Amino acid sequence: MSTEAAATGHVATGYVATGYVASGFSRTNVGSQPDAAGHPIGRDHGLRLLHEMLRIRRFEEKCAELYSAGTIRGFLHLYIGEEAVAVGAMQTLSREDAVVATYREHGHALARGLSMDRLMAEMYGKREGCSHGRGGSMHVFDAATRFYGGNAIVAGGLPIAVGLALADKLQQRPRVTACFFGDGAVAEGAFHESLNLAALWKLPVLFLCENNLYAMGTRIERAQSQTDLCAKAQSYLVPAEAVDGMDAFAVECATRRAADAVRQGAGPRFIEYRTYRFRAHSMFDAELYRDKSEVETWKQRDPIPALAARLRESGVVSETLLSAVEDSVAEEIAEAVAFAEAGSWEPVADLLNDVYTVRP
Ligand SMILES: Cc1ncc(C[n+]2csc(CCOP(=O)(O)OP(=O)(O)O)c2C)c(N)n1
Repeated sequence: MSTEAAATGHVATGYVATGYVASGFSRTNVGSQPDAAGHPIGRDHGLRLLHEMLRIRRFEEKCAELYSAGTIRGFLHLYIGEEAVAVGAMQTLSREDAVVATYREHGHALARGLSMDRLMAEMYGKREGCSHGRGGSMHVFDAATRFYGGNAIVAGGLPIAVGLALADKLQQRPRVTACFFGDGAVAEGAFHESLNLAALWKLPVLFLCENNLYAMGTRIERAQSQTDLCAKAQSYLVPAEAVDGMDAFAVECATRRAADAVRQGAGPRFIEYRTYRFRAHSMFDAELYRDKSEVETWKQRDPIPALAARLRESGVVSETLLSAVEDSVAEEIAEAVAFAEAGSWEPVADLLNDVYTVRP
């Protein structure tokens, strides 16, 4: 690691679960360009966002490689291209808050502070994984960080989030539940039931919709009569806002406004993040439903190089520091792979443990 990187303490912190999630963003080291609302990204904060997005990107690239080699099996849905959403939104949550996500949740898990080692071990199906190897890619769970999945059912997380928020409200716990889901979930009954009850009972839920334009191979216009997703939330009297999901800082600012309102007891809020997945829906998708040129156009807006360029151009971050961030991420991934490789398989005799069945 370079002296410069070491001096910032940023790269060296190994920041997982250190509590910075609750700390809000620093505006002290001002120097970079302002966001749309005129707030500058502090140097340290910009680096933090970049570091977190890179961890997710490189982690998933490694997972894709391991999947192709047959080391990781089952399903694998990559979040590549959408990292700014999870990273930006997660900055606004405290450790006490809860997070509910989908089957495309590696990014949310890492941004929330789950250990990369335990996440990688889960991908391998090893006992040391965060779901003890029973969940795999789609069912990442971690009580310590209040990460409630990982859910293979489209829109399945929304009623869970409403239930968590109802419990908090009844027990007067000042916490927020952040629920991430895709545009496809908005066409499900569970979305409508969840928004209705959350609005009616003024529950502390952040409904965070990642609109990447596609639900598997179906483009949004082919599946939904109303493509203005905010209008759907507003029909339940849930205040809604759409934001550029390719800009981590814009995501953070919009989510912070919404989270603050929810915390103050104003009831649920809805945000539509306009984003795009660069990879196929899953590893089994030939992507016959979209033009390569569309993918390439969106890649021009890749949130990671965009933020790196913004920090570099504003002169607050040097090339050396940026490559030190890359190095530290590569190191962390190598360690996670080694941890997973060294992990153990659950003995066959234990496979019926925790399963609702009578032992033979
Ligand atoms: C209730 C239900 N219906 C159908 C499926 C099959 N399915 C898996 S992913 C998916 C698309 C969901 O798209 P979206 O919610 O936009 O999320 P994205 O994959 O784009 O992140 C579908 C239909 C499912 N898992 N659950």
